[in-house]
Amino acid sequence: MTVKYELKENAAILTLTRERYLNTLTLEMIEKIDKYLRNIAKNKNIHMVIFKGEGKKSFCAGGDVKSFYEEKYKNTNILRKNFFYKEYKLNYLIRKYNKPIISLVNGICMGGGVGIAMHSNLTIVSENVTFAMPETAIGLFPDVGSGYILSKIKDNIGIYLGLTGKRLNSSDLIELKLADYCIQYEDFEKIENLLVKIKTKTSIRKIIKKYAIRTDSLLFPSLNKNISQTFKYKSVEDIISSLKTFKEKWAVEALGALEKNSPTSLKITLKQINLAKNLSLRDELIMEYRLSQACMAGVDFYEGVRSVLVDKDFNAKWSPKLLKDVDNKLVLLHFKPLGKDDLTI
Ligand code: QUE
Repeated sequence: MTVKYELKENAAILTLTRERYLNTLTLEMIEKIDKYLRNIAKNKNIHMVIFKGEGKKSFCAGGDVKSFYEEKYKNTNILRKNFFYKEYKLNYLIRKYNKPIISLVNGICMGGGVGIAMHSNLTIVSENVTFAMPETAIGLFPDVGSGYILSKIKDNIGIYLGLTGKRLNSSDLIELKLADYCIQYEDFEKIENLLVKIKTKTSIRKIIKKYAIRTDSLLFPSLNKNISQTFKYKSVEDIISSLKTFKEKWAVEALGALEKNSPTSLKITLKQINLAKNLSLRDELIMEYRLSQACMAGVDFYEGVRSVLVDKDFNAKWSPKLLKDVDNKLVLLHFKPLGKDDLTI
């Protein structure tokens, strides 16, 4: 069992139960969640959905991208064809759902986990959360509709997060409004037991507010001005030049990340998030699906997964290797409509 379904008083509780793999999402899990949500939507006795992750370490560390690497050496194309298609449709379903969805997030929340937690009506984080959209490290781009979310954060901070894969903690998430409330992990069970008893949105907020704790971010807003200045540029090369004028830790770290991540991923991600500023979530997901198919047709994704998750040498050999060799034609190719193969929502 990879997703546990429990009916508890007025709520359906969906728990990701692949603890050994940090609850990373498989295609089977995506299909199960989709089916559960469609059934819950029709059930008049269920008034809310709660998402959580099994174990203390992780809500969800992303998609099970290692399985793509394995599929590459088989004759099947099941994941390539279906995984992102179904995942992005699920992200949309969560965002537009007809009942409150509450994500109780503790531990790691990256990639696909962000696509569940941050499209929910309420994202509750414990004091112990590590958030990231780290896909440019594996030759992908920030997906699951995160382009939509990141593009709406002020001062180009979303571009900073998407390009560098910067890890954030719970305080940062609250400050950026990527999460709604912070509640101590030891209170999660109590909160869950109170939530399942109620039926209205206003009483949900009331209960949660009672347990919410104050947090203070060390990064924001103190870095906003510098990040805004640096990540306003429309080319990755210009962002790098601007970063080099700063000597502080945040800039040195960001520069290190940009020098390590896939040059192609960086260029498509910058364009993606800038375009997403003017897109609906639906149109963003359609664009992301085109990007996902282009990445899977290329080489960096497989090389990235190999270097970070299979061999763990963290020494990817990107192709093209240098930013200057990723020409605009190659970037634009990633955004090309797929005709009958486009995502339909
Ligand atoms: C970038 C990513 C992912 C990542 C690391 C990155 C990602 C992902 C995982 C992951 C983590 C633990 C597992 C697993 C996969 O790591 O998307 O199978 O057990 O799922 O730098 O995008």
